[in-house]
Amino acid sequence: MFSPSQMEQYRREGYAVYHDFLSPAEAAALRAELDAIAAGNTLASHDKTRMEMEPDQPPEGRLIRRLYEPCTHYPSFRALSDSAKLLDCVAQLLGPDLVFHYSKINMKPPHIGSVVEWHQDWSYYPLTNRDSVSILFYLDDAAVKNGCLQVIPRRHLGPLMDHTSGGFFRGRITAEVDESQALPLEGKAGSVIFMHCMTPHASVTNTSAQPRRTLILSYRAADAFPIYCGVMSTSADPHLRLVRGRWATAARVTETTIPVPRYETKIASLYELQAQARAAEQQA
Ligand SMILES: O=C(O)CCC(=O)C(=O)O
Repeated sequence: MFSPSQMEQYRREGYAVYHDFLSPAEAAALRAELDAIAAGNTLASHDKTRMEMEPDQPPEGRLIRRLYEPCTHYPSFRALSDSAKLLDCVAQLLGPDLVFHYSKINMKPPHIGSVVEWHQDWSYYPLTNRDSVSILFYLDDAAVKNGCLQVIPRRHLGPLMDHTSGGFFRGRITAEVDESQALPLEGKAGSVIFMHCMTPHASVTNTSAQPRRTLILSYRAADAFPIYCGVMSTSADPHLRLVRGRWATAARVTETTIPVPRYETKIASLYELQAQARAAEQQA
């Protein structure tokens, strides 16, 4: 459970860190499972429904950028997402009725691990209210040198920052980001960051020799309903689960304006969208 001061920190700063949430043995068991999941996959031959590879490697390269929906596909990750210890914390932040939204693992392998540019998660999946949290479990020790998460504190209470150019969603903040406000959140394997869906965040390329694997889960209050924006509004549906309380029968609407992502090309992952935006910017 969160202490009152951690709760206060989350509400004020838009994030809270729970150190040693997982024991060293629990974190090691999840890493061992990741090694087993990764085995045998290469850039040339991998299961595209479950993973995305780092693009800058030879065809036989084995570096995975992201695993999709581990809590749907693998029992140990599922058990963590259903655990009372975790859901008690989520309920403190979002209330008693909770929907599990999605899961992924960003692998950030040594020497190559892709950059994640500044963005706010709510821009990807607009909801009728802001009661959605992203939870990042560090499975390796994470520091600035291997691309730990960075956040801009206290920005979650304002409006959504612009993520568009030319009328299209770019998957990253296109307004100016005051990086002097950026706060790197370093932590040992087993530390967990609870981050408000409106908190701007990013992480740099991993140029170090240490991996930085991070499991990311998202939950929302049951009455935070998605705003329809095409196929992206329903792509998470197979993974949605009521994990506490009841399904809502009414949407709670706290916003008067809700920006909706409009995609210029085929819908792509965050990494691809951000890379497309960088390439377009360089050409302009
Ligand atoms: O892996 C990271 O450092 C951040 C990930 C993230 O923000 C995302 O995948 O949406």
